[in-house]
Amino acid sequence: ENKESSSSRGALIVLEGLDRCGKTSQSGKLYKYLDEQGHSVESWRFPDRNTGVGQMISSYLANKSQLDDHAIHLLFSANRWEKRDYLSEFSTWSCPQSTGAHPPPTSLMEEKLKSGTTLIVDRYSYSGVAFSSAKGLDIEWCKAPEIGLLAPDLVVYLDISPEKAAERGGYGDERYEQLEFQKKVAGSYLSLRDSSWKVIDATLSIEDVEKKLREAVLDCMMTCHKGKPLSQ
Ligand code: DGP
Ligand code: NA
Ligand code: NA
Repeated sequence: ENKESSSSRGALIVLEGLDRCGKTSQSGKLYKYLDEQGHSVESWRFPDRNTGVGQMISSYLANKSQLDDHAIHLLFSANRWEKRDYLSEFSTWSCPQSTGAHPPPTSLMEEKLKSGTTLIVDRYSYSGVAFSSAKGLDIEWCKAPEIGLLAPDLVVYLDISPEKAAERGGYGDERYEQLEFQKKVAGSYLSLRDSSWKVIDATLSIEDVEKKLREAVLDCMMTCHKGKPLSQ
């Protein structure tokens, strides 16, 4: 029974990897391909720097503000939570003094997926745990605030050594873009990896990575269309 029902949902696809692994350009290519094929698809990324929380994160990453490691960890997590679900009745109570503040995001993850849109997400909870635990924070503590976020249907890890990644056009000026730190992040990712992850060699040609990514994603989208439930 392959017929798509009206309740068929989109897939939550997450791309992970070190800085400069090619994730962002691959997610762009994947988005373009799926869109051209007529799929309902959106390209997302975390951190989402457009929200109030996102602006705090952006300022931290640019070294324009300093924050305790735990505090910034929770902000990254909050940035995922604020895009998860419908707003509750409580959170939509109007507050006359708050006009002009950052509006709540209108399009949220669960709503999009349930309405059949596939989301390609550049970084998610694994970045949260990998980057913060690389600083020495307890890994179980790092995982806790991620509990209850929607579980990805597919995690693709674009695999590249920290040394190779560093050779790629150099890092920018952001806080984490340093070889020694990226080596620690690579180690953290390795400890998070499980058999459900699709690992793609990010040092292959752009076209080969693109092809492997497409195959994995189309396969996953099929399973979701067939009624695989959304989980947490
Ligand atoms: P990007 O915009 O993908 O380049 O991400 C910005 C930087 O922030 C990058 O070095 C990865 C890091 N990062 C992404 N998500 C998290 C997170 O949840 N926690 C921490 N500590 N770092 C993150
Ligand atoms: Na980056
Ligand atoms: Na990136």
